[in-house]
Amino acid sequence: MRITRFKTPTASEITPEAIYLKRREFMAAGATLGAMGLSPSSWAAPSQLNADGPAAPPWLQNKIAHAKPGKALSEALTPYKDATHYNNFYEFGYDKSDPAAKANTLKPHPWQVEIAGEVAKPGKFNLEDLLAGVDLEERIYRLRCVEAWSMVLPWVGFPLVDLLKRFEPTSKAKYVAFTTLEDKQQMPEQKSALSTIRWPYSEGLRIDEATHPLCILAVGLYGRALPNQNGAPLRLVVPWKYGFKSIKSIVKITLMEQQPKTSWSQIAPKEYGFFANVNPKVDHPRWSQAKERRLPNSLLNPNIVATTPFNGYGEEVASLYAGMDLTRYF
Ligand SMILES: Nc1nc2c(c(=O)[nH]1)N[C@H]1C(S)=C(S)[C@@H](COP(=O)(O)O)O[C@H]1N2
Ligand SMILES: [Mo]
Repeated sequence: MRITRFKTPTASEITPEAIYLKRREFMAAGATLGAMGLSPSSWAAPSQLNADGPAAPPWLQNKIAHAKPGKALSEALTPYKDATHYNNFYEFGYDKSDPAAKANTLKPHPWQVEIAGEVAKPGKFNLEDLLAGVDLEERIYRLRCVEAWSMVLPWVGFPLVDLLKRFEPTSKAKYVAFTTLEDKQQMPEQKSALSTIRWPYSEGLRIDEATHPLCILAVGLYGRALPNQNGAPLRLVVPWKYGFKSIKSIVKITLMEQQPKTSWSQIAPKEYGFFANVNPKVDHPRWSQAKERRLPNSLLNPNIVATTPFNGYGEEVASLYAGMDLTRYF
């Protein structure tokens, strides 16, 4: 029998997780060095590596490299490969593998975002200007899709409320609407006559949900810029709601007095409500929501776990819905 004690990792073993975990070690060491007044130069050397498309611009890579590390969950992170190859992004097709295979047509840089509606200071901004002065942080969140699968993902982003405040919402701002890019060249499925979604993909939140500190805009995943298939360059992440609320590749944020129309509640209002809070007690009309399949899983390891109210964030967010009948407002 041959026993290999030490071996150098092969290229395929240097995974994005390995790089990510290494960086977390650096960051932890850096925090200690920082407290002693030293700054490790290794911080400022973000990897140029981006397996899923051209590298993000240096200003963004640098900002992401300096994100404040987040608190780990007790659950294991979903491997990078699953996080970036099992996606829903219908602008690129309906199979889970379509976004990774086809989203290379999306051009996330340069990018502009319009802030409109009930704000004192509306406007259209370059992503870089929008992020100027914003401190990025890592947030490790569960993502629960309405289709009853889930992941644990390390996002890099910032609270949406920090952005909204800068544009001074008026007293009439009761809701926030979000719109994804509409561009048939960059998002080929938008050409299809068979599509059930009325483009652009749109979502919305009540203002108290949008300004809750757990609600973030993400620009990164696993310590690097968002891959196109995960919603580059800017997407919403609302961890206590079904994944379809976490809209990708945002080009417009509109503060509104009335509740906005949203893509899924227009397609099938009896199946997908405006609120879409994760709720094991309110089943989808065609399947149970009591359990979920935590990726990665296999035939031998189905990895089925119980779904928890508000996806485990009830302590933080349940008060937003006090007195509401959640079977009616699902
Ligand atoms: N624009 C847009 N955003 C979207 C979707 C989409 O099809 N288009 N799918 C949603 C759904 S159903 C889920 S579960 C999550 C998946 O995010 P992920 O692929 O990064 O895991 O994105 C959401 N955001
Ligand atoms: Mo989803």
